[in-house]
Amino acid sequence: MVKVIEGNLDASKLSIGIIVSRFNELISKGLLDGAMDCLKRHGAKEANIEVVWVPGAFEMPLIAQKIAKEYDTVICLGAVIRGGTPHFEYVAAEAAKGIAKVSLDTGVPVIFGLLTTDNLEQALERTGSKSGNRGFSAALTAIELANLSKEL
Ligand code: INI
Repeated sequence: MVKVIEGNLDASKLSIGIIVSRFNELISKGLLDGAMDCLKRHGAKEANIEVVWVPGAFEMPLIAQKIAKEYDTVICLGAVIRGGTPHFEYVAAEAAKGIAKVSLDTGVPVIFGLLTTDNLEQALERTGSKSGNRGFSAALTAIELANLSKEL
């Protein structure tokens, strides 16, 4: 008999930290709305959710590292939108690498809920219009990973 291990989608016993970027705040707020909707629909209690605002995506890994151990999972939400200079590449790459490193270093699932898009329109499409809401899907991943981590 094969033993199958999966994380369930019950958020009722989870503590969740959410880190949100003020840069591109319109998008961040849409992602946060999507994440909160998902968490509540899966039973998370408001008292067990904390939201930390940071200036931009570049700052997320440091703050995630500081808070990760306080929660079952941490969700990073924001958008890095390409401009006319290579700035986008540096911010997006450091945020992605840093978030992955914090997750591996702490053993806490830190979820990459950052959009990396060519323009504002693509970001809006992923924040509740025609391509769903990536904040919602990041929160769903967080619930599954937090429960899976408890199982293992
Ligand atoms: N931060 C973002 O979250 N998204 C962006 O699109 C962005 N761009 O393109 O510049 C951005 N830059 C700010 C950066 O994250 C830091 O806050 C800043 O460099 C100070 O360290």
